[in-house]
Amino acid sequence: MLAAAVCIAAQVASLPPARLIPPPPPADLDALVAKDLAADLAAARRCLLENGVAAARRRDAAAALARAAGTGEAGAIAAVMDAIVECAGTCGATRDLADLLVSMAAEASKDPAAIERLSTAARDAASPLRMVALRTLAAMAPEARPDAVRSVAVRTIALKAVPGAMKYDVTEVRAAPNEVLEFVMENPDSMQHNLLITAPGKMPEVGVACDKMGETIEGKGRQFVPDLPSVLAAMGLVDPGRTGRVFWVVPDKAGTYPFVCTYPGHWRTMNGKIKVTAPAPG
Ligand SMILES: [Cu+2]
Repeated sequence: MLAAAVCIAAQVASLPPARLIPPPPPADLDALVAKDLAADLAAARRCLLENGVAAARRRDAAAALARAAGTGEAGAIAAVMDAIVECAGTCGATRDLADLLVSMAAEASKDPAAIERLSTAARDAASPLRMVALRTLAAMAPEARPDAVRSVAVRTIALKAVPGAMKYDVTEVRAAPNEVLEFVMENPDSMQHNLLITAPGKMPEVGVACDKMGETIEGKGRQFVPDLPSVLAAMGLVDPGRTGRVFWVVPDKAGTYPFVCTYPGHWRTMNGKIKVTAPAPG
């Protein structure tokens, strides 16, 4: 069983708040990406960590750092993991770095050091690498994973904003502790919507905070995602006709975790429940 295999001691109360809003790209981004990364390691480091850098350029930057350290392809994977740890969810590149590491899953599966580091992070609720480690392990062929994480999988929850109704078309999801869920939300409505997952019982607290954000100029800039520990995961505002996604590792604590749109005024009707129940023993 996944719960037994990936023994993750998640404590909901200790989870960091969602960090969603990347800072703008730096003004010298064009000059930065035009540099010879092999010759300018400071530029290579910045290319990994800055917002707005193309994935291929980040990969080049990781490779340049690895070559400089004499660690080859395995070193590039380590450089990306180091950058994610350095970001710790607060720099603009967080999501791009996570997607980059997941795209390197096949290479990582051949690197014992990467496998070991990912497996360790997947079991550590406090690790900034935990979510991306689970996603990367899930992207590997099952036979390439170590026994302890062989059953890791990402389950997609597809849902839509119902046009004109201020509702999601899915209002209840059942999940097991430690599952990795990917919410994929289509928005065929004529207005923006988002999707936040909150701690049990905390939807009103988050909803009220977001209604207040609607009264400020900064609120929309922050995509109506409050910096509260009760926000466990957040998908930013999704424009009409677009699709958004957010990953979430289900805590190992059973309970009902609300998911909710926090565009001001929406939270009371546009919400649903994730019911987390422990699988039957055996
Ligand atoms: Cu909404």
